[in-house]
Amino acid sequence: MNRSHPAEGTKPMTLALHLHPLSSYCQKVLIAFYENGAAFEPRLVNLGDPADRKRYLDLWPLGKMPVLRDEARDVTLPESSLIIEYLDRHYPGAQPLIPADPEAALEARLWDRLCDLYIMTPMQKIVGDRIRPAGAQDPHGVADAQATLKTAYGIFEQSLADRIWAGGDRFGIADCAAAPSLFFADTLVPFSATHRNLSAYFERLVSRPSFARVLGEAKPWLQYYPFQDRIPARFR
Ligand SMILES: N[C@@H](CCC(=O)N[C@@H](CS)C(=O)NCC(=O)O)C(=O)O
Repeated sequence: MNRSHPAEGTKPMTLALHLHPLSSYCQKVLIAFYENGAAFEPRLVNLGDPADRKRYLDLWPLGKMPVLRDEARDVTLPESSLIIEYLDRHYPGAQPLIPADPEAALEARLWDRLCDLYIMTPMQKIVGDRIRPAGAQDPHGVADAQATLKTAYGIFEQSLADRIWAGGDRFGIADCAAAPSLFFADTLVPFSATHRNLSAYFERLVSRPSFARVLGEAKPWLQYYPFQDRIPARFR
């Protein structure tokens, strides 16, 4: 995190979120922003455009989206979970994203990590493999990723038997992570038929106005998703 001039409360809030509407990690943070209600400026990143790519790599050399820029506090922050933590801490809004109770916060962070590491990551692996050049595919890696998704679904299925949201009783950071990861993962290894609790949870997620808004904003871009033909008609 780059932070050189702390000026809390002395400058107007100017949050800019560098993102792409089709990116699952950007969607995760967008859900958090819409839940929280903070004003921000979305800055579309086009990594396919050489000038835009260079500009973005200057901002964050790893080139991963999203990145938050907070002019008021002179902070540039990558990593979706940390952006959500930052938003919740410095610009608390209508919907708390991390529980105040430390034990509940630990639980929420656990499920956020499980979503990122065992749903987002294998999902990205399978999608990334589809767009590799001919002959560069990694079938073993894809099979491993599919197996990881199935194991993760089982863990969520069990946990969701007695809770409404992924991290506990209240919507929060884990649900921000779960919504886009499950949305895309279901197109690769469908959970709908076999996992009752997970499917019911997914319906709660897609009914949530914040995620419905994110899905609506992603619609024009779904044509670029390599498995777009597997996206249910109701989301297109
Ligand atoms: N750990 C990062 C992961 C971010 C990430 O993987 N973003 C993807 C889009 S969903 C990306 O920027 N991919 C561009 C690339 O790899 O070139 C986070 O939580 O923000």
